Amino acid sequence: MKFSIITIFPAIFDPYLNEGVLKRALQKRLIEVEVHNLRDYTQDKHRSVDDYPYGGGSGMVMKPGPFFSAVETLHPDAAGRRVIMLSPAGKKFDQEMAVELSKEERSLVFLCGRYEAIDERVSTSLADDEVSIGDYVLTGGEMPALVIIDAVARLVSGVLGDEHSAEIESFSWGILDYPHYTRPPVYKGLAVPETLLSGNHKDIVQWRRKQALRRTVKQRPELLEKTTLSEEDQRLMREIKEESA
Ligand code: 4FV
Repeated sequence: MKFSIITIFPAIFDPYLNEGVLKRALQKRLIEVEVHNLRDYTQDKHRSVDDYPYGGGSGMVMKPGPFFSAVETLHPDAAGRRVIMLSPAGKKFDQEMAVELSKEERSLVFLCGRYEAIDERVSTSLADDEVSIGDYVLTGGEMPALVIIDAVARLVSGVLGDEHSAEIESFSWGILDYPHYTRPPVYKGLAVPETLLSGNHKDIVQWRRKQALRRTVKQRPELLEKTTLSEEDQRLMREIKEESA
């Protein structure tokens, strides 16, 4: 899986990419990450990437030219690239989009903004997708790019230890994850739920499903509208409602 990042702060990425799971994935060539300095694709001697906003107003706007020439120079084959512009106005990133992107054959090319915004012509005529990681305003698109690369890379086959761990986790079922415990069995008087110590696999699976549903009802009920619940889930939901009544 190939990731290409276009930014005015290329040094931001190494520290994060060269630790843990992502570091190993790079070493095993399961993923490839190129980081490019947008200023290398400017035309003027000041290597300027921003200018004053037409129509006035505060802050500066990033020029279209450097982004277009960076993408067209680095990834001339349009069929081999998927250009993702990070902005608060984009489609909200979530696990479903992460799974979809993890199946991409094309290089994922991330356009990282700074200043007030990026000239709209980049979004309308260069980017294939405009993506937001959340309804808040950051100082730059670099961290959103890292968030997406992290969430997508870990879904690439072989990146996470044993294969199935990505399948059974938060949101992979469209609901929140079940509570996890490890040793000691009692900590500060807080005991691990009996079921998990029982060794009864069937009970453990049911307990975990029920806890995941209970947690979702409490903390993210809107997720339940988007997911289809099995007969068994509906039975567990009735139990949860009775128990909380
Ligand atoms: C953002 C977000 C974000 C806006 C102005 C960078 C900043 C500055 N990107 N999801 N939320 N971008 O806040 O993706 O250029």
